[in-house]
Amino acid sequence: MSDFFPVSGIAYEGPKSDNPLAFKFYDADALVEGKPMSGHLRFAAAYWHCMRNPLSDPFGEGTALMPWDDGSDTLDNALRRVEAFFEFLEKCRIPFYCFHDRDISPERGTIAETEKDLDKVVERLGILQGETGRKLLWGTANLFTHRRYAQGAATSPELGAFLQAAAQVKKALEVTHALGGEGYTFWGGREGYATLLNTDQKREREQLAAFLHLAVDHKKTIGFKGQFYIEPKPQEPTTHQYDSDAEACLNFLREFHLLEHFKLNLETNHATLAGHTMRHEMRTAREAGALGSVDANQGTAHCGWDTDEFPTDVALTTQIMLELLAMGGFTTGGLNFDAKRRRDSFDPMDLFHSHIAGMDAFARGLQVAAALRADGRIARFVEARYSSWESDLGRKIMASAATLSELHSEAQTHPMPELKPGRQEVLEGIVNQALATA
Ligand code: XUL
Ligand code: CO
Repeated sequence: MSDFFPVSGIAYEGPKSDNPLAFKFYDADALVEGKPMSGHLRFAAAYWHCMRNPLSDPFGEGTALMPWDDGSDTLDNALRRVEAFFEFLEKCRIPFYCFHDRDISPERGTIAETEKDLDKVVERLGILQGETGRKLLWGTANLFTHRRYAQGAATSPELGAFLQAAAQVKKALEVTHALGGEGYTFWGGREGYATLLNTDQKREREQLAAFLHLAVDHKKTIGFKGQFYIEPKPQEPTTHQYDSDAEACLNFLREFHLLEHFKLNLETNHATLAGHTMRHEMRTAREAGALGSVDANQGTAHCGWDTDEFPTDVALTTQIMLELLAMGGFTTGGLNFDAKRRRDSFDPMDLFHSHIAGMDAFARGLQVAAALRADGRIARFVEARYSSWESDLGRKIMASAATLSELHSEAQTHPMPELKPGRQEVLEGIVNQALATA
């Protein structure tokens, strides 16, 4: 084990602790609704943000201090990052991780050379997984950075770009499988358009569907049992992305007969960019049986950029945990911190500070969500609100057994509806009560 981070390991010290390198709320083994916190939350760290994000912005260079990284694209440097990353995962008590192929190993001149180095890094990842008990939540391929994907990967007007993307996904699926990955994510980084003036939208959507079917077939060929995810995002980088939000993804998957093979990996800041709350996106996916995993972060609502901040807002994490608990918890998914430290949080120890803040916010959100469920007032209110439907007529309508003519005659004798107040503010007050007292 390397020794890049001057800390022995992050422990739970409780809500009164003033130690910045301790958990205040995340007590991995503490039971909530009969299950350990670690099992509810299934935290993952993102290789790209932890190891490959220099913390640059459009106006300035990177600031991150990474004493393990000499800035070269050598295999040695790639392997040193792996050591630093696993040291971080283990010391920060993060059980899972996620990566893109190009995060862990650089692209070389040919596919064969690229895959040779990738295999060496994957071998080391596998060894460190075994030694530390860390696991791969999901893998993915970077189909958005290279110049060849400027006009799309699967949706490119150039067949050659599609081929390169297919080759990358084939290999990324195989290494994810080799590492025992519990899932594989498709984020359509460049799968969209800048202008319809030059775009055949119908063809591009069909190309994307063909691409995903190829991946489904290859998954079967290699015997990979992990879950496939689509990660919605409405824009940035393209003006319009085909996977813009949960509804658009579900529609796409249904249209092209892919829904049985995919769930959604929902990211909070992407929901914000789509003009939705994260809870809306989660509710939508959950009700379609397609809520798979979460990329945990938060944005600045009035900013309009995917700022990928660490999730520290407990009101927000409470909403997320309410949906997860309602689903019965993750199966293959988890809470992946697709989040980057601010540019001036450049110290290596800020990797710990930021993840601790996110883990504590989710642990606290879990406690508050469980308290709201135990309290039961909100659930009872919602149930009572629809009670008029619990009648013979209500059931008949919902079973598609009624006719409009029948309802026309029923309406003439049925009492006029007596609307009951929606009590939004009362319900918000109950949430605040739990935030303060749970
Ligand atoms: C981009 C984003 C990606 C995906 C994986 O906004 O969220 O990092 O999570 O490709
Ligand atoms: Co993401």
